Amino acid sequence: MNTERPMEHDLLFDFLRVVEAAAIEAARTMGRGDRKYSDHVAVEKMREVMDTIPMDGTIVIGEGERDEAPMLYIGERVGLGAKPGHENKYPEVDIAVDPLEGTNLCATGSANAIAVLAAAERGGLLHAPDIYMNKIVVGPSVRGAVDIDAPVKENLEAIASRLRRKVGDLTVIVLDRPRHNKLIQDIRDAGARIRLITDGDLSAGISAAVAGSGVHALMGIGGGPEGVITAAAMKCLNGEIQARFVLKEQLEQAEDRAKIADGLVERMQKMGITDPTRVYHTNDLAPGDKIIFAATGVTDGTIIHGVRFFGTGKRTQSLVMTTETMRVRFVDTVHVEGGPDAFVRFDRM
Ligand code: VTB
Repeated sequence: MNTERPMEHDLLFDFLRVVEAAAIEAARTMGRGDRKYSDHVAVEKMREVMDTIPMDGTIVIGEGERDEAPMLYIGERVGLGAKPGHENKYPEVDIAVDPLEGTNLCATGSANAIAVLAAAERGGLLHAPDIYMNKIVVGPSVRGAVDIDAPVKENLEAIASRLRRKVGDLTVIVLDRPRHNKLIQDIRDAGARIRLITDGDLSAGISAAVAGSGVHALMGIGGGPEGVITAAAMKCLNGEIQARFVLKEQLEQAEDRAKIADGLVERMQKMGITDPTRVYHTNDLAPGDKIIFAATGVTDGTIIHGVRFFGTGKRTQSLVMTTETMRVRFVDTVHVEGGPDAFVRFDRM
């Protein structure tokens, strides 16, 4: 019998505290119309709580390069192990953060803003550059049936067949951007339903992998870093993501994405992408065995509620998952703050 204590026992709860705290800070700013400020408070809080965790953490996906982000920048050491004199005392963990995924959604009080992070043993998450990524995300019963290079109609037929329904009964989420005009037309022509979203393809990808969400796939071009965190979630949910990096310049080019101008190849190589045509699968994006994923709703969302504030506290809903024990936890937390007279209300999730 393996009596080793899984890493999740040590860190899962800590990471839950991190995303809860970041979500609460961001949620306070909901509707202020200032996405930068909302992001800023989430970043500050996430970093503050992260530094109380007994780990030797390194940010591998964060707010940007060191010179452009004061906190949670790529390569930043976080956790108690980052403090001088504490070297080699705590487990080494790589962390990908998106303290406020959907800054606009929070700024306007729209659905599906989340505070989110993924963690893994060192090397367990791809160090993706902050460029676009073309993605297709599907749930467990569709795993292995789609191909990012196949025509949209074929993929939709494959999804429908695995889900034992008609293409017309599928809902696909797509970011509402001009770059998706052709994709949207292709989905319409195939007969599937579409949910256009203004932002937040990470939480959309997660919905696609959770049965009962009413979402069957995410398709299209969003952020690369969000793709890595989505992959971490897919490992915990048995879903699948396929993805390929895309440069802005490519989007402006002809339809034929296989044809990439010389300069672009060079730029990608500088970012560590040796083969710009490469398709990344779930395990390429999140190769770790010990993955932890944690997200808390900021605004109300498809599968988790946003933060609710009341007289004597707050209530948060989170999704906390790990590959180590394959547990998917929907955590409903009441943050009791009103002193001895505060009460907790029973609430069905
Ligand atoms: C993408 C998407 C994110 O912002 O990064 C998008 O992955 C930015 O896309 O979920 P544009 O450059 O087209 O605006 C989000 O929607 C939210 O951060």
